[in-house]
Amino acid sequence: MQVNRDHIGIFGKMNSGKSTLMNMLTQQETSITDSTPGTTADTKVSFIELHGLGPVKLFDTAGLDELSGLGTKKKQKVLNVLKECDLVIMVVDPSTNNFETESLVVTHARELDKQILIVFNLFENSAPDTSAIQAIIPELRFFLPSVTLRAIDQGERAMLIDFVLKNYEPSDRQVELLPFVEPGEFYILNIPMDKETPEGRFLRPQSMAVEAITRKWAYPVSYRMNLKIARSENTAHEKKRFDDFLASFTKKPKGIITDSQAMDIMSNWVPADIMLTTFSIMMINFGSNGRLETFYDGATVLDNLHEGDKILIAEACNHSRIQEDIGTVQIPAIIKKRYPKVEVEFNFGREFQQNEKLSEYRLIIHCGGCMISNQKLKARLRDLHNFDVPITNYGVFLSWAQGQNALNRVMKPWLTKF
Ligand SMILES: Nc1nc2c(ncn2[C@@H]2O[C@H](COP(=O)(O)OP(=O)(O)OP(=O)(O)O)[C@@H](O)[C@H]2O)c(=O)[nH]1
Ligand code: SF4
Ligand SMILES: [Mg+2]
Repeated sequence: MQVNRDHIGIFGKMNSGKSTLMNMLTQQETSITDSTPGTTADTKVSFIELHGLGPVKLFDTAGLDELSGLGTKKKQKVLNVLKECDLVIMVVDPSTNNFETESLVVTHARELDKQILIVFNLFENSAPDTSAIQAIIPELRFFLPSVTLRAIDQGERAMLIDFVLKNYEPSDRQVELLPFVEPGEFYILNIPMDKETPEGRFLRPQSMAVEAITRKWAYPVSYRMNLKIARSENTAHEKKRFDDFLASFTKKPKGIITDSQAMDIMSNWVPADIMLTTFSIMMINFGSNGRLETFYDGATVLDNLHEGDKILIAEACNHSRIQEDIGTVQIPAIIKKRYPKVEVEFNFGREFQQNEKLSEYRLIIHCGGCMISNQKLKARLRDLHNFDVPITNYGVFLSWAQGQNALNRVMKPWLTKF
């Protein structure tokens, strides 16, 4: 049987103690260690079982600062190993003073949305030289999780393992798209199409939901709500159409997944005994590997905003925007009404991590993230966590805007505390 192993790579400058750290992890002389710079000429691989993490594939790499004839080729080889890794452990000798190599590793790893942990390896028997550590590029200093140890001292192995277990999220943690769906039940998908809705297909979250419900031997039924009429004087007409639709089932539908922007209508129209949630919430729970609670917790900030606070609305793709766009029009309008003095900024597309101001925001409101990989979304969450910036999501926000009861209701299918 194929074993699913996490790939953990050890990177850094020559002589920083990478091979020594490898041997600390494997508890044997897997890699040759020597004070001659460039001892590890080629990547050394080891398969081990790490208590608490399971089977892993370890890579001990050549120093990335090797400048000899083979240097560039080697560098490329090391960077190819980095691509394969789920976790990048960077070993830093804080007594050195040129950190270009470390900067290169971090830049590459971040571009590839890798998880990065820093090990400061102390060579002298003295206390950590904090001034040297302070001098290291800012990202290493306050941004990425780090541990300070002596790689040569096996007695510090437990500390290293604890550090990795505490800060690393294994790669295979996947969640179901719709864990609450039960076989033989009807689930309604509320899809209020507008001018920008592409013809010939459903949007990704909608088609994913249809597939997931069908796969579980349940029945997806799509419904197109006319939001314009629902919000107009003729609302009774649209409400009757919806009520008639619900009444047409011989077996009451178990749940409704709605476009988040219809929450103002749905939170009032959907009978209390039918479960209600939104596509955006479904997607963000899936993309974050089940971290919906983080987005719920983020929404609590919305009850306590002050003049001058800045909110960042983040959309993971550059789709075409209509007049009544959720991210650029509807959400800012709700914020402005409640908090006229709170500033709203926008971040469209994939360059989120390059937004140097991330730490200045009081809250991030993120879209469903259906066009980015789970890995990228999780990298965003890690950055925000490291900066201590709360995040919520469009579906959570638009439900919060309908009151705490509506918010609790859309959370109920996902979180046991509701
Ligand atoms: N005193 C002390 N020596 C260490 C420590 N870690 C590594 N060393 C020594 O430093 C030298 C270099 O360590 P290596 O583990 O070979 O370093 P490396 O990063 O793998 O180096 P290259 O393979 O050349 O890139 C060896 O002689 C190690 O024994 C440490 O924590 N304390
Ligand atoms: S990535 Fe975000 S903005 Fe783009 S379509 Fe998906 S939910 Fe909408
Ligand atoms: Mg080595």
